[in-house]
Amino acid sequence: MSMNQTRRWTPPSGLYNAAVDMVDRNVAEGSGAKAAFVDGKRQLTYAELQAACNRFANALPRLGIGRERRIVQIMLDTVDFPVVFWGAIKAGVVPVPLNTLLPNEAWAYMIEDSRADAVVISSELYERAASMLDAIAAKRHLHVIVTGAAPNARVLELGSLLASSEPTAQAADTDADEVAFWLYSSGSTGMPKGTRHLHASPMATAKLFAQGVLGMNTDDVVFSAAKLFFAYGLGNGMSFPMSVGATTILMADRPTPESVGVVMARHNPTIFCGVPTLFAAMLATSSLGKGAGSNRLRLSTSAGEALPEDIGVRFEKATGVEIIDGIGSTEMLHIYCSNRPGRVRYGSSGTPVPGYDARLLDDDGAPVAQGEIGELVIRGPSAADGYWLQRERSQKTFRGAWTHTGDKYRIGEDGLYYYCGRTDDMFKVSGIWVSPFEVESALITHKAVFEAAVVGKEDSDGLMKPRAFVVFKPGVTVDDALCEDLKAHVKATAGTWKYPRWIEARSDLPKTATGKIQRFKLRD
Ligand code: 3UK
Repeated sequence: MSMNQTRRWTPPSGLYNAAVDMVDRNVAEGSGAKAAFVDGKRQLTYAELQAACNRFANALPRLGIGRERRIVQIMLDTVDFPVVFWGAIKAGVVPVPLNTLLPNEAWAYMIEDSRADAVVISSELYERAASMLDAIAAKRHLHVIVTGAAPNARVLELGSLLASSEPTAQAADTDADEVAFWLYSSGSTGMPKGTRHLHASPMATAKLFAQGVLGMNTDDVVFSAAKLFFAYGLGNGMSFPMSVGATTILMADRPTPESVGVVMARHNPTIFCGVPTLFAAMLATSSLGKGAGSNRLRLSTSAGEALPEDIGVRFEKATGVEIIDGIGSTEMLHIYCSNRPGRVRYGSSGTPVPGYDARLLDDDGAPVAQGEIGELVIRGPSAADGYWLQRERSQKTFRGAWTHTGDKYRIGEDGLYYYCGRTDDMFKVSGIWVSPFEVESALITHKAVFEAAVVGKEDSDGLMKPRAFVVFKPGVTVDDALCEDLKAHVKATAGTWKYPRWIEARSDLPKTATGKIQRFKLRD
């Protein structure tokens, strides 16, 4: 699809079921025999995917689960994930995929908050969740469905449910503006928020970003190291390839340079989607070479946090393939501001994706002057409908058509958007903004530094100054001389007032489940 067609694309309205567009359309258009999903053990063609989704859609009413009710998915990335997700959507039931890395208490909160009627859980994850699920089921009705063999009589088997259901189904007559699925968004404070997404949104992100920016097409083979339960992975590994009848490679394992390397060599993806820490870890191995191990890799994408310039430059040099860094969020579903293939500027987030509008606003909500830092607010067709049972936080984030991202950005003289950290992490030194991110970026270009987090700390005069928590590389001796060297390095690369007045060595940094540094935990 050309840029012009993309810009003219109008979101669906009225009667529209996302599963019909993403699953059934591929079969109707003749791609039934083509591989839709391939995992370490199994493969599903588009026709097989359609039949399995229909079976799951038919199983739900048999369990007493009707339109608009929620089901929770706690599932590893295997071919079962899209069957449950799109099968539920086809029936008008709302799937709520959860992060599989969360502790039981967080899962319990989300199962209760969403009032889910069922939990579909990968058998590998069942045992540690069993007592938590039993406790909920003792209080109210809850179906527990496992992907493998049932370990006890309290759970149902996904395989038996599918086998005993019909492979054809009528799609629920949902509206494009109807809630299709939720994703939990974990902020830096408060409980996670059930973010309600609409039927029209997956195709919107696929048309505008995947097709419009990445040029994704039916010949692509996509591998996302970011899991399907993240909005980033859900687009990369489901909505995007399904929107063009392409093939997705799924990996259930934890993404490490080794596990990713095995998949790259075995399946030779054309598009690889990762996060900055993974690209950095891949760079740290001696084996990273052309195409990152794939003989037909044409591009990589990065999101979740800003990709440091140095990582992007070195990764491209080692692999011969660009990394397209773009910023997205759970609230906007996917990437709305991104670099463009062939025009990458590492260290920047590129420009707004056509179909989305961006503004940089000051604290009073007025547009900032050219070159100034402001909060990024976004308007576009994939914004969530709001948070579940969180009116105040919904009103703060979703203001009319504009979504407030909480991110600070500036537009450079080159017209590109540059990330300057979160609104709540910024602080001023001598009246001048300091972005912790900027100082961290400077620190990690020092040869002794592995990772760094920077927060503002009051000095004896009650004035904010940068304080750094540094994870040093193995074998580094931390002494005063090294700390002085680090300060000089930041002064030289980021600006004199930005150097950390305090440096503390740490063995690791506090991070969210999605790998973002929790700077608030490091503040006094
Ligand atoms: C930060 C970035 C700089 C930024 C996401 C792609 O990360 C995603 O969603 P989350 O809700 O977090 C959103 C926040 O993460 N961020 C994300 N990407 C970048 N900062 N450069 C980037 N490239 O603070 C943003 O507000 O977990 C990413 C697609 C879908 C997503 N949900």
